[in-house]
Amino acid sequence: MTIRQTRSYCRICSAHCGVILSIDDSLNRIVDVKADKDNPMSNGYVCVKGLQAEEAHHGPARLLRPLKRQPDGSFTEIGSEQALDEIAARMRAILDQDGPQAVATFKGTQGTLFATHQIQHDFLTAIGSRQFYSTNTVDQSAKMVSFERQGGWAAGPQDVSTADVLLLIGANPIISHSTMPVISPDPLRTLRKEKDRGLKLICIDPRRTETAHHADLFLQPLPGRDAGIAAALIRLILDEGWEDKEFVARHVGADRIAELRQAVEPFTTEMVELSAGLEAGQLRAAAAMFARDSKRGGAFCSTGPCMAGFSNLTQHLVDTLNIICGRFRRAGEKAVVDVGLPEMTRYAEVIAPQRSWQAHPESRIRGIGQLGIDRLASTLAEEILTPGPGQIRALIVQGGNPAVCLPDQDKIFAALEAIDLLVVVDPYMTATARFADYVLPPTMMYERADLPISVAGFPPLLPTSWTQLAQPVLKHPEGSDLIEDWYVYWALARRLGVQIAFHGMPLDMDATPTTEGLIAIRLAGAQISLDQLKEDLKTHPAGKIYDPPSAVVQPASGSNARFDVMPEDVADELTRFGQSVMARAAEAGGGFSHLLISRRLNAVMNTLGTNLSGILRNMPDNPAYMSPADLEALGLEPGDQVEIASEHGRIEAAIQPDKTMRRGIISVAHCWGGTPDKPGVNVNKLVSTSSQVEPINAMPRMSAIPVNIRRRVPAEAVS
Ligand SMILES: Nc1nc2c(c(=O)[nH]1)N[C@H]1C(S)=C(S)[C@@H](COP(=O)(O)OP(=O)(O)OC[C@H]3O[C@@H](n4cnc5c(=O)[nH]c(N)nc54)[C@H](O)[C@@H]3O)O[C@H]1N2
Ligand SMILES: Nc1nc2c(c(=O)[nH]1)N[C@H]1C(S)=C(S)[C@@H](COP(=O)(O)OP(=O)(O)OC[C@H]3O[C@@H](n4cnc5c(=O)[nH]c(N)nc54)[C@H](O)[C@@H]3O)O[C@H]1N2
Ligand code: SF4
Ligand SMILES: [Mo]
Repeated sequence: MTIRQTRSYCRICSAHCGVILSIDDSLNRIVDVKADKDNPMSNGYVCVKGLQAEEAHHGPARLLRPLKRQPDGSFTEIGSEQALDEIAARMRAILDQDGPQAVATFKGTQGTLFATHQIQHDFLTAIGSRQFYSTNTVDQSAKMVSFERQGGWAAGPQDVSTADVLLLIGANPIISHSTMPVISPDPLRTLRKEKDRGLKLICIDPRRTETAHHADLFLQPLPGRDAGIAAALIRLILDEGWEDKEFVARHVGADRIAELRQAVEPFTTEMVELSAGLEAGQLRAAAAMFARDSKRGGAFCSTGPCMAGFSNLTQHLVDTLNIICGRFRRAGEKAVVDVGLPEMTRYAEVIAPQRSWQAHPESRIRGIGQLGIDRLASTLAEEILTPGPGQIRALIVQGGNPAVCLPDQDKIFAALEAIDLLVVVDPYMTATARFADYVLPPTMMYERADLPISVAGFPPLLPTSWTQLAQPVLKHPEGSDLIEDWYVYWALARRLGVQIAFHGMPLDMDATPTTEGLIAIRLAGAQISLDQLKEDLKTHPAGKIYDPPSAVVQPASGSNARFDVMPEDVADELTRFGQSVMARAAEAGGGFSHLLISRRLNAVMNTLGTNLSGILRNMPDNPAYMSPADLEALGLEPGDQVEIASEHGRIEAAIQPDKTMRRGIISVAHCWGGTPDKPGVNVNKLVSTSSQVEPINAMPRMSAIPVNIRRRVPAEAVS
């Protein structure tokens, strides 16, 4: 037995931790995973999820051959080319009968492969469909809405390595490895290092999170009150004169600042502290630490506030905080660069508001249309279930699990059951795959070539200018019939007789492309070529941090664009928020006792991991967490089954005490449950897609959900 050691990086989440894999070539098997200390971005950090690579790749849950659903609901194996022939024939019939909008794709968090992401769009373009759905619009798409309503800064935010202060609102990077684009890999050491240098950390979270544990200032409000908190901070900063006056004069203007000040007038410190359940003096302390005592840094929202009600408004006001304090990279500073994208000169100037959604046709569902390239995920079920022209009849799901990740699980189940053709590309038999007509298992991470997460037209998503070409380090498993993720689209286009222009380049529809070939095409015009990446691997086997000339921020190009800090619709949202939420005392209200919040667990990435014994051993399901005082008040013992009921639905979970929670809230991790044989419960049964939905991106209320909790009496105890 010879064991070979090889370097690669984990791509489960955007941290992209460098790993050293021990591979037994005689078995074509990973036998050990270690952190790679030489990786200049992750510095020898790896988490429990990345360490499960052996079971993930070689364990019993992995599908190795395509499956076809039988009339009785069971699945039988089918060859991949035969499956693609049948899928193409059924798709052709749907296209002929109902036209291109009847065919849709859904991309999840594991569908971000460098080649696949691109070809999915190119396939839809080739058949003439606009129906691209993804998890983006049930995540933090408030960021895009804010960017397009308020305008953005072309050179991006300031880096954590030069920051005096970091204000994190509903972000827990120590667990999520994700406060894009400032903190991702190796989060604890990164924060500690910067704190030793003098960084001040402010956390605002209803839970004293693993990250909040390191905060210099921790505010623990009720969830869903962040827009009020941000408005009060803006009011305080402007009244004290702690804003960056020069930046504001140049990039906002006195007229717009006056509108902003007027809009935040009702949000006095006292009122917001009372309504959000904060201690007196905390808002002033936060404003002073953020704006008076610090010159550099930034305020960042993550999923917490981006999922609570008024999420677009909250993100807008948090971005406004950065604007009035001028927390952006200036000319001469270094920016992070994604060398996998074309060179893009970064100017120290405002990108004007765009409101691109106004240019898209309205959807049939509540009139809500499209955000960037995304149709809105919370409308997908209704787009499938609502008859008439444009009804979706065929769906390809790639690297996602809509049956458990999308809000209103009952409705999405009904849609997945009803759809004529469902194709799921996934290495496992997921809750979504169970509804599929065809399940096509792809190669997994260490079996294929890839590059780090990168979206054309978007700023870099990683916190450094690191990149590394990932090469396949395992062969396809023996006896398997796997496809590369992108292949589905090429193979279907070929059978449908349409031409794919991949990244603008027409593909040969007779000769199967290779993954490397597609990567090379996507790199055409980028700052680095595939050949250069291969060369660099020889000298930098753990990837390289690039420092191209385009990294230096240039002076403004002459644009006169200004930030629109308080457009009319945002002012309206702020007024509605003030009247409906902040007018309330610090309690759930409306006949509900608690507010349910989102949370992420270290051991799983959304659903990924809930099928691995190495994870389930320590985390068999997803409990409901509550403060010990709330447990006592409700007469509950740890482990008791409780019913959690929202306006929309109800779930049952085992209750666990958690002293990090403030009173009056309960939290259950998302992406569990969904099928009778899958562990845990699904919080999306509590979420509605038709009430409490934001304008523009149709983002449902997925955090700060009012709920009632009661103990479930076991059936045998009821006589
Ligand atoms: N281990 C692990 N890592 C992951 C994932 C995973 O499932 N597991 N998922 C990945 C994905 S898809 C994403 S998008 C990122 C997300 O990354 P994060 O947004 O950092 O994810 P969370 O850890 O859920 O942090 C959200 C925080 O918001 C708080 N919160 C909830 N509601 C509110 C509110 O109304 N106001 C405020 N102020 N706070 C609130 C919660 O208590 C929680 O601490 O993580 C990624 N990384
Ligand atoms: N209530 C509530 N709902 C939420 C959230 C919440 O906080 N609360 N969070 C939301 C957010 S932020 C997100 S991003 C979504 C996450 O939603 P999803 O991204 O849909 O969830 P995942 O479980 O990560 O789905 C990834 C799928 O990809 C598969 N996979 C793994 N590797 C590969 C591969 O190489 N190729 C392919 N084709 N598939 C692969 C996995 O088996 C898994 O089925 O959930 C959203 N839903
Ligand atoms: S899942 Fe863990 S090991 Fe993998 S990239 Fe994310 S943080 Fe790193
Ligand atoms: Mo996400």
